[in-house]
Amino acid sequence: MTPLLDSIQSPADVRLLSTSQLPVLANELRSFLIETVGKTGGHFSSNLGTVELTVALHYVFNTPHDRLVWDVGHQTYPHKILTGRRDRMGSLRQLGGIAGFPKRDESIFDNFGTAHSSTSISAALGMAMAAKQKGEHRHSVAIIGDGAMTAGMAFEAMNNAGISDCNMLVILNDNDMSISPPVGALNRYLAQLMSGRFYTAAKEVGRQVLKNAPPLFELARRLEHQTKGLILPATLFEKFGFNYIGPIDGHDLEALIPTLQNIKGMSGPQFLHVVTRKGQGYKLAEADPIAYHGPGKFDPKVGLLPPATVPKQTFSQVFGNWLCDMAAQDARLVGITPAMREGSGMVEFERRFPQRYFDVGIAEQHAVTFAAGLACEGLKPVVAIYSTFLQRAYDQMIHDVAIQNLPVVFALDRAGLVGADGATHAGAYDIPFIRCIPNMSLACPADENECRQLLSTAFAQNHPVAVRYPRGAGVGVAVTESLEGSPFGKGEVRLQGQRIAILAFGTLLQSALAVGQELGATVVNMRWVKPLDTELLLQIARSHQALVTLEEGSVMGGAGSAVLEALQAAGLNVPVLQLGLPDVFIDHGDPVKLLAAQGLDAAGILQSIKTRFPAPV
Ligand SMILES: Cc1ncc(C[n+]2csc(CCOP(=O)(O)OP(=O)(O)O)c2C)c(N)n1
Repeated sequence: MTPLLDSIQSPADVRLLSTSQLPVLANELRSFLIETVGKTGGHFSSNLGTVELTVALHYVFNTPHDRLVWDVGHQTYPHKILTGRRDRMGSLRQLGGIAGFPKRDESIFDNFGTAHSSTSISAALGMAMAAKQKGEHRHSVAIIGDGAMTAGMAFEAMNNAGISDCNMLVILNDNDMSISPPVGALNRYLAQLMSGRFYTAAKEVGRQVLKNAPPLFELARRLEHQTKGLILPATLFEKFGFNYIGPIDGHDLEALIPTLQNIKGMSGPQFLHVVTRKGQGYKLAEADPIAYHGPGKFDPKVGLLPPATVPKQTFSQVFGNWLCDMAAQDARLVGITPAMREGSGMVEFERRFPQRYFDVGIAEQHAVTFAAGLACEGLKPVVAIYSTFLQRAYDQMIHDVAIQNLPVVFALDRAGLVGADGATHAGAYDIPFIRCIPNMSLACPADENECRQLLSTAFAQNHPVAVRYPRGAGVGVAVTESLEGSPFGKGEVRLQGQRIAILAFGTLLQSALAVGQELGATVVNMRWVKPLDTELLLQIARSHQALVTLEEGSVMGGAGSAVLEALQAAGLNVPVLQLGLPDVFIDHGDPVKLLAAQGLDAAGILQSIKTRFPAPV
């Protein structure tokens, strides 16, 4: 039962409540969240941590006139619930339903679309600057986690914002967690800020504010005086030009509301340090925020349920096993993750090889250049990175790795459509953006076993190689122990047919085989986008009337384009049908349905081929 929450249609309704009703609203919001995410799955522990902060922000600020920019945006479910989307929470992350992240075209309250981290301060500063230029009076607030704060981009924005005289507020939502435990010197620094006397005293500041409600200026002066008196030298954030306030308890509305109200009256860049707990209010998530970071459906009464059937091995697990085995065989191997230990399948590697494991924080650019440095000194770095997050480190891949031809292996997880996370997380562009870089090679295994073999092949090279593989499980083929690898740059004919040849790049090979059987067509597992197996390609092109290329990636500039280029270079004029992802962003939804909607399931592929190359009568 959530009677108060049910009466809230928009933040304007929240602002009509008395402060004594706000904790009730927060409690109902939390219960609703637990129920609804239990049914849909999605980001969970981060959202439990932002319940009070969300209530306080919408209570104090005049949203959407005042702008809220949530970093990553995985913690915006409470915000969605309070901004008119409560009834649609049951459709979260499903085809046609609401997104798991803020989206400008979903709501006027979603001021900035996010999902990749550490963009909020830049965007909020842009909005604050625009308001200033246009002479509009509005507030601009960035809410950023301690994990997201570790990215260079956040500090680039701080560097810029600190010398602007924009009225903006950065709220650091410090829960001492990224997805896994946070890493790095910033984390250590924040822990110091929070420790002991200072944290308690700052919390008291919030309480005093409420009791006495002093004039704004006096309060600001006292806040400054008290915090500065307690912490010497000035905080890092003050050195950046921000007025630092906090840390305060982010679950205590009595501290949050008056503090935000007073900050609202201050001018210039403000920095509020708020301390929250990931998973707050749901014991199981508090105890294991990692498991509850992004769970599937669960039963709120008992928590996560064990899977009903034995799950198939995922590609991430295949990678993780390979990494451990290769590390045991070759002492030069080091593994790098930009804050994605669990998602990339590196938990066991860290446990077994802690000295050779590097979680560098949410810092993809640094991860790649750090790998380049390691490679310069004769180590063999393996950077495990999601295709979508490698976009962040494109110049590092070109400038620091490829130009110097350093032997770095890029293990590209989540290549292709990813499903519930939507367009922001799709690994749609790695084939086009990697294949045009000199010295780089790119492999796309068709199944789990091939993934392991191609990782070994990549590791054996003396130049940079990326191996792309999709999210989730493959078809379930047995993975051999061998670390021998397969021939570099070589594809294989999997089905000999006639007239039409389907050239499959990656895991869509399975559908290609089904279609090939049906059509009596040849099916080739190309394995490598670069180097392209031109010898095999030309032989196939000369012996067939038409070719079909198939890839789970952008058609523009993708593997099919590579085939066309090679055919043109050889002067062969064979008609080619290119199948892959179209020139549009594909929203969230069930990955199987999404693929089918793009015509990339067996039925869709068959249909496209029959339409383009009808059988002769
Ligand atoms: C550029 C980028 N890299 C990696 C991720 C994956 N990711 C999503 S949430 C998250 C942790 C964020 O930690 P924090 O900002 O502290 O928020 P919390 O989950 O603790 O609330 C990471 C690494 C991402 N969204 N964007």
